[in-house]
Amino acid sequence: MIRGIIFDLDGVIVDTAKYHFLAWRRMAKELGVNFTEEENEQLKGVSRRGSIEKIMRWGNIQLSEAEIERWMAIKNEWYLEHIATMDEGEILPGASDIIRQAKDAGLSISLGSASKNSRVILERVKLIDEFDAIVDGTVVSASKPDPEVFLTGAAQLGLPPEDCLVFEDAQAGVEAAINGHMKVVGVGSPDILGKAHIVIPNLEGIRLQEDIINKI
Ligand code: G16
Ligand code: MG
Repeated sequence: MIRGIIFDLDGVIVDTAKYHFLAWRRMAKELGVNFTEEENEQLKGVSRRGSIEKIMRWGNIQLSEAEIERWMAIKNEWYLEHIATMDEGEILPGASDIIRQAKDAGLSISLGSASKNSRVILERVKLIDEFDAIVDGTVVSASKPDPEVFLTGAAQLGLPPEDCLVFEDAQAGVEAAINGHMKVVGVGSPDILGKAHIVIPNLEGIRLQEDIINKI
């Protein structure tokens, strides 16, 4: 029986991928490499470290350990400048409503994000008080598709993984939920998220009980 919901952040609750893109593209430009929106798509759900390593590989550039650390810090400063102006208007359609439906149904809710900036973002969009647990890149070490982030979320809610339902927009995130023996709703394209138990294009108009829980 589903007793808890774990939400990914970027791509499910807010669209911060556009801000990651601007910051990574600025870094790539300074390093003299190209960085496309298609490449940015492949960074969804990937950690900051994993992202810079991919950009280095795509751009065929080498950086020392110290330079990697420095660029990650600079990229994050630029990213923080973008998210500093976020407000409730940036919550993706249907996300607040699904959270409300979960709470009205007496379900516990956790965040399960790769981001180290999740608390800042949830504060900016005024959703931070809705969560019973916040598990993000500051508390877990293994990246999705490792299930650590979701298993930690389930544990913090005091629930077995089988009683948790994950909402994810990234392939690695869907795999992480499956690896953790949880039910997972893919939010996005079935071409990318085909392993999920249910795939929906977005959260708009979704009835949590009828459209998801009863069918999963
Ligand atoms: C998010 C984004 C990723 C980003 C990662 C780390 O994951 O989808 O693109 O690289 O967080 O973010 P930060 O640099 O803020 O620590 P999620 O799991 O919320 O989709
Ligand atoms: Mg995501």
